[in-house]
Amino acid sequence: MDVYGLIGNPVEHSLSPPMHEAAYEALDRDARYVTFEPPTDGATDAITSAETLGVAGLNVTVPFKQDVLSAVEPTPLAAQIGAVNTIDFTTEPPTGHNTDAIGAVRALAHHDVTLDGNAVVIGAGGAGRAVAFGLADEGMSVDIANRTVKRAQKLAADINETAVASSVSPSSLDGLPSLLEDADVLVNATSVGMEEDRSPVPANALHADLAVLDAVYSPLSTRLLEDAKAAGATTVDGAWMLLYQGVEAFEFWTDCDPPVEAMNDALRGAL
Ligand code: SKM
Repeated sequence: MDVYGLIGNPVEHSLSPPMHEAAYEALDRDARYVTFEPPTDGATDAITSAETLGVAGLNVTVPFKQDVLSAVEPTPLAAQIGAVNTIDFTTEPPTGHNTDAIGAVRALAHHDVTLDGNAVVIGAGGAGRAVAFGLADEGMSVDIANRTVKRAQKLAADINETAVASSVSPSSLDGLPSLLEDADVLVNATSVGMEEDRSPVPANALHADLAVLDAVYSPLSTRLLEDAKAAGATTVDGAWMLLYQGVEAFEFWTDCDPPVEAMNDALRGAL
């Protein structure tokens, strides 16, 4: 039996176990997906232990995505983003991927959102960095709005340095309404709206020409997505991003065609 899993702290809320186990069942694979919650300073020890115990692959979530970088060989994209969310233990040293970036891109593409033009990404933490790199890599011009402008500036400089994008610029959250006027895509990559009826964006700044992805999936329809719907925008909930980062991880681990529909059904059934 192959063992996969997730490390994070906390992890009990995660929907990855039912999503991945549905994939094993659909493909008749002898595998399990389990969660591990090491102490907040214990990420690298946990990686060493998992490797010793023969774990085949791990997802990594908050707060460990940066910590595990030193315990793996990151792919160039994961190194640029500065965060790993998928570890493959079948290589020596283990490979650290970042599938959050492609997860956001595929979530939008699934909803027929054209990935050219202007994107605004709110948040410059781990998720914001992944989403901004993903969209810039698609050729979008990206504005990063963050409470602390310094972090947004650092992210913009990191992306521009790799020359994947035509332009990436930083802004504070105050600049959001004017940035959104010309935006085609908006992504909330902060935790604002998680288990609360609050949006990071003033409702009157949203418009019908926007596609809005909220990385938050609890609740599934956040205040931001409700306001976006009311403004006539295309909306994409956070479960789509969770689905596609998991689909990509599954593929790295197994080299099999992921059963996307079974994974999506299990995910939505568990919500
Ligand atoms: O990047 C993902 C991670 O792979 C799994 C996850 C979860 O199960 O909640 C959330 C994200 O951090």
